[in-house]
Amino acid sequence: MQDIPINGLTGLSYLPGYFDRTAQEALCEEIRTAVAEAPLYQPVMPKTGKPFSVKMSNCGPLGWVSDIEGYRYQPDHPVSGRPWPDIPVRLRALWQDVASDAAEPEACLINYYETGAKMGLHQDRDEKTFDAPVVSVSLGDTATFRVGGLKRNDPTKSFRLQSGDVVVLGGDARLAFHGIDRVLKGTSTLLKNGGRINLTLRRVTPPD
Ligand code: MD6
Ligand code: FE
Repeated sequence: MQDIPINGLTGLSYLPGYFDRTAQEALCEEIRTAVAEAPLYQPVMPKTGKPFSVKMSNCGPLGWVSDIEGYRYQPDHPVSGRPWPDIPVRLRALWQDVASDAAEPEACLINYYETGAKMGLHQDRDEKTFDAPVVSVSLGDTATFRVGGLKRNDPTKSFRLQSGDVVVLGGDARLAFHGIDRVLKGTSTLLKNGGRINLTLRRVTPPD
């Protein structure tokens, strides 16, 4: 576990190689099952309706969605209207391992990056509580992750996230700006069709 200080904030942890290849394959299979039930769809930006370059789905009692109206958490898939599938056991175990002080995770956002997809600098701030960290898992092609401070214009640091790596944004760094600049094509053999999957586990509501 590496704690990475960023702009005087503590609470950003980087756990390279947390999941070995066997665990990554098992996790992929679990995500494949979830996505068969709750297909990836292309969200759009609030107001402008501009499509994200990343495709999304969720598992857990709540899922993060974005449409013309705004960002929010909701219990059902925006296209099928069905409830999101359960959070896979391996991801629950990860949360217990790195976020055991927090209440159970309620949402797992599934982001799928095809060639050329990226994610602009943002804060994860749609949750009703920021007490719990956000825990992220990378699968497939390596990505360049950028993280800064609590203000959009704070200086940033970049590092590469490889398949199996875990990042935790907690403590003072819970609301740090971050994003994905690019995904490096052909850097992993995990996903048959290439690309990258990122999973982010969150607590959305205050503990019961
Ligand atoms: C990604 N990750 O890795 C995007 N958010 O594709 C995130 O937006 C993220 O890695 C909160 C905490 C950790 C993250
Ligand atoms: Fe994020």
